[in-house]
Amino acid sequence: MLKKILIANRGEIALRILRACREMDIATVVVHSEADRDAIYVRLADESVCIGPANSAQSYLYVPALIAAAEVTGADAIHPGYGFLAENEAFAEQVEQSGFVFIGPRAETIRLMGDKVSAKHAMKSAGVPCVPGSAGALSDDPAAIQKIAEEVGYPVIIKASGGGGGRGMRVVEKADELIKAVEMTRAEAGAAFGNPEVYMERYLQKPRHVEIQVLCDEHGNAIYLGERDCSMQRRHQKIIEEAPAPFITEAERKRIGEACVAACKRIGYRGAGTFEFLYENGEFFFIEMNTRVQVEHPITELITGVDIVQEQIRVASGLHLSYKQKDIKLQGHAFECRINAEDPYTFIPSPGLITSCHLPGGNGIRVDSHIYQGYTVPPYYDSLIGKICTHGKDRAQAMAKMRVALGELAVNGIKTNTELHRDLFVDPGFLEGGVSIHYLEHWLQNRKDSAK
Ligand code: MV4
Repeated sequence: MLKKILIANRGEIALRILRACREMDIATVVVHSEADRDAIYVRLADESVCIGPANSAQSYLYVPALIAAAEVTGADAIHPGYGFLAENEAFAEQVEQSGFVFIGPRAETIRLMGDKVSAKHAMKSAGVPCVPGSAGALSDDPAAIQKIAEEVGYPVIIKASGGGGGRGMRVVEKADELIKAVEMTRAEAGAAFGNPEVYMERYLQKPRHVEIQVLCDEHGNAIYLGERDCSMQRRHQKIIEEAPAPFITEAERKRIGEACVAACKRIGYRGAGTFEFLYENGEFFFIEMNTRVQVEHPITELITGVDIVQEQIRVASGLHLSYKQKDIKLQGHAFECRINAEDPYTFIPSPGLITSCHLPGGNGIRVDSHIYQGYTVPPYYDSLIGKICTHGKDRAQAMAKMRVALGELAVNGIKTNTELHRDLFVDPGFLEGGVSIHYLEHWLQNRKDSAK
């Protein structure tokens, strides 16, 4: 078992990983920028290292400082969390080459999944259903591109192979816009990702976003932990997630879960991973794989009882997973509300001093947050200040618990999106379940129109 882990992240996920380590009697090193000096996990960690100024490029993204911090503290391993360098294969490689364990997949796997064309190819070969589209990257031949689009059927979407998470995508409704759209997406991809490669897919008009959580060790064991519905999003920022996904049957879950596990075994996946799907008309279509622990991992932990971060650490220690597939039984329903330091109407960030706060508790309520009275939310990083999660015997009870928790939550001194969540948890459309990825943006537009 690893003895000392350096947590190369900040905020709520740094606290979350620290807690997992402490439960396992693993020593903890946290790193922080000058702006995060007063973070609660800095006080709770066994050791802390200031790695640079507030600017991420000179701190949380600055590899030499992270490696040096691991060296001076004698850490065995580095946990990257999510965001920052969590899916940066060069970082993973440098960590391993510097003699530390990278808590995550191998660098080559991160690279494979970071290239969306190669990821899709690997999944198709493993029998994971993918969105119909081009066999691989689009050539430069306009006639060939037109031909593929005719076969796929309009509307199509052009995506950057180096993109992901909504970056570098363009929808094309008709043939006379196609070549121009491909050229623009290629140019943007070259500039943004240093990789001009693009591919094409049929554009699904009203899909849901459903993702499958997997865990794999280095002894050939791979399991799936059910799914999460992440369709409630705005501009590719998830706001509310839930598990299990409404109206997904046990048979569907088993079929897609087993396909993901087979793919993991085929590519030799290591650690925690998430297969992202679009779900439409009863069919799953693979779009991307995330090689990190996700913000929304707690709702899977709540319905399965599995501590995903501890399993990541066990796997990185060379141990077997604590569970076999037969041990995984989904129990009840869970929601996660992302609490952001932002205006609930304009979404403009609202950093600053938290003059007082009350965090909810009670039966089935989990709060993952690093804030405290007197904490100053810095303006340099994303606005997530915590996650309110609830777990009930069924979806209705989990929703009721969320309404109670959101009713108790108070964060004073800054603006938060709490009232947006309160409004959504009494919205009939959301309460019904199974909304598409467009639902929230339409709901927000209606709210804006009716406010005029
Ligand atoms: C799509 C799609 C519709 N059809 N691909 C957005 C981010 C990245 N995960 C892929 N995304 C999409 N790919 C096809 N063929 C719609 C989206 C999409 C989306 C997907 C999941 C969650 C939210 C989204 C918001 C806008 C677009």
